[in-house]
Amino acid sequence: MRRILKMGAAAAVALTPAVVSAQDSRDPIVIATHNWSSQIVMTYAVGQIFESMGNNVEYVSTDSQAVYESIRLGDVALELEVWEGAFGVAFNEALSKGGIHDAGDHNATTREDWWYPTWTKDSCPGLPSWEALNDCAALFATPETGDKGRFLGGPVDWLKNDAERVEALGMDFVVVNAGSAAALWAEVAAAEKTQRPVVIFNWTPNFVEAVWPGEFVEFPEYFDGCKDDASLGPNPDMTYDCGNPANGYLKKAAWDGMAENWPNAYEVLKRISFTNPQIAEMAKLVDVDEMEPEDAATLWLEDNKDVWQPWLQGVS
Ligand code: TMO
Repeated sequence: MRRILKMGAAAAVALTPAVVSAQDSRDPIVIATHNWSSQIVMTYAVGQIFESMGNNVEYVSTDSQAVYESIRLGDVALELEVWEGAFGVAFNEALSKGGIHDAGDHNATTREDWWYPTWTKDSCPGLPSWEALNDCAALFATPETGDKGRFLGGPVDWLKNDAERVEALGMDFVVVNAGSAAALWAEVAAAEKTQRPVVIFNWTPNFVEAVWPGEFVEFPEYFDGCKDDASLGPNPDMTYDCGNPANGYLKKAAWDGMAENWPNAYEVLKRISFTNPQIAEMAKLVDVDEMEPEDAATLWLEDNKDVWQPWLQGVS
């Protein structure tokens, strides 16, 4: 299919650079959903936009690291939330193998890292410094972690390197992975009742900032090479001796065959750009308002026509 459609799409682009005139394939555009709310809602919202253009869409729930390999191979057409902190490494690896490309940035700044609700600072006033956190490790000890502190990380398919960071920085913490995003929020809600200190994995944009004030732990600042060059950073023998980027990107990624198979949908994909408040709102519709993601997407589109309808201009 890739080869058959190549000539037509190439000619259409050459003749009409600003307006797409080729037809999209009737084959479904396969889009991956993952295990955090904004991504699921955004995916359904974009899928519903494609459907409004007459396209067929199919959703598959996939591992959020393995998805880049699936896109590279054309099994999945696109990814709407490539978070730099969690997926930069997997995305770059797939890019270097070919078949997938960067389809542009959202107008959003992201951060994903260790985080605590504000009351935690009452018993560990040196926060947000990671060294102060480490000095307070005993405050976070649980039967499960012995005399070390417990850091509740996300599900294992997100950031995979918290344990390496703990080791590289010599921290007295044990990483425990939550089974789901909901388990992270349940932990904070439970801790809130007794103002128990807690440190979990969190990110922004997210609904959390509207519900629980808190701060990210300040680790040694992220630098190029932290994740793949052991010699760099405060620990000369280990990688991951840094925090995640404090001003990370949020990208879209696409299969190289997308432009040929669905030129109209691809043109729209390139124009799509959500902002931090829009993404936080998508998460809130599910995590606070308890809507089903499909319904949240429909509502979001109804309430934000001025945002997305301009993306369809000149596209058939
Ligand atoms: C990938 N995530 C936004 C959950 O950090």
